[in-house]
Amino acid sequence: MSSKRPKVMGVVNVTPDSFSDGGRFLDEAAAVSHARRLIAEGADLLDLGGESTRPGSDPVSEADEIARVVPVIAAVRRDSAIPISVDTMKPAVARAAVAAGADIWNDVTALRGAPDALATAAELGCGVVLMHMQGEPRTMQDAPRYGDVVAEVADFLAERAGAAMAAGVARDRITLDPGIGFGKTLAHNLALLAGLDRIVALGFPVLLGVSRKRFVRELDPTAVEAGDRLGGSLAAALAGARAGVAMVRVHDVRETVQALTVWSAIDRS
Ligand code: HH2
Repeated sequence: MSSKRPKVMGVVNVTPDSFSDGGRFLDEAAAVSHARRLIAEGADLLDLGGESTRPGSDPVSEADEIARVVPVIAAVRRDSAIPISVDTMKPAVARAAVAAGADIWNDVTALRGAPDALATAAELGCGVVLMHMQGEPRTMQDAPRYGDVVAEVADFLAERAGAAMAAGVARDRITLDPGIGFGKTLAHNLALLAGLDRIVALGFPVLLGVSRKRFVRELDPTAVEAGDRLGGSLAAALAGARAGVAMVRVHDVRETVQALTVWSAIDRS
């Protein structure tokens, strides 16, 4: 058990608004103002992404992804020192993001997405988040299968941390993430949330992404819209805090900071 509250990473999506005809400027302006709002709400870090990893979502070209995220990173960096992470599977996007001021490469493929991913991470010298995913985003929810899901995810993350270090990524730059919802059924997600201490025991900081995810709706079928899932998201974040995760990736920053602050005050008293 740990009473130090996990850091709160606020999610900023930089994806085009299909209802706006104002083009890129509006997307950019909306993302920058969202980032500023999350900073004001108490985010400890920001995670910026220009490509959705949702099951069935369309891939985005390298050039488009760079054009989406780089101006937003640069704008946030101009008026804030907050650590910025870029959520991308592409080494070229990570490189452009770090050049614009990002500090961390959050890669849902755990640096398996491109042949030069490991070498690029080592060269950039940035922090890396290595996440577990079974399969690939488009098909990962078709038929996920595991023997012991916690053991398999822990073994995978230990192997990827080893690969990153062998490629030259410093040990203290690595964060691990069990990848809730990425190629996992409800039972797999719950087993991982109950067994998070075994991932924490690997000895790296752990990031947990549970915010607004589908497992909440699977437990509460009335939570149809992502915005209906705050209660379940907070419950899962608190389970992570109890297990000693270092960071939670969330959409609802203010509410999560409050929940974790109250939890840690109780835990310390
Ligand atoms: N989850 C999503 C995207 N990136 N990165 C890490 N490290 N861990 C996660 O759990 C994670 C992630 C899923 O995001 P989704 O619900 O598809 O959308 P959003 O980007 O709004 O969170």
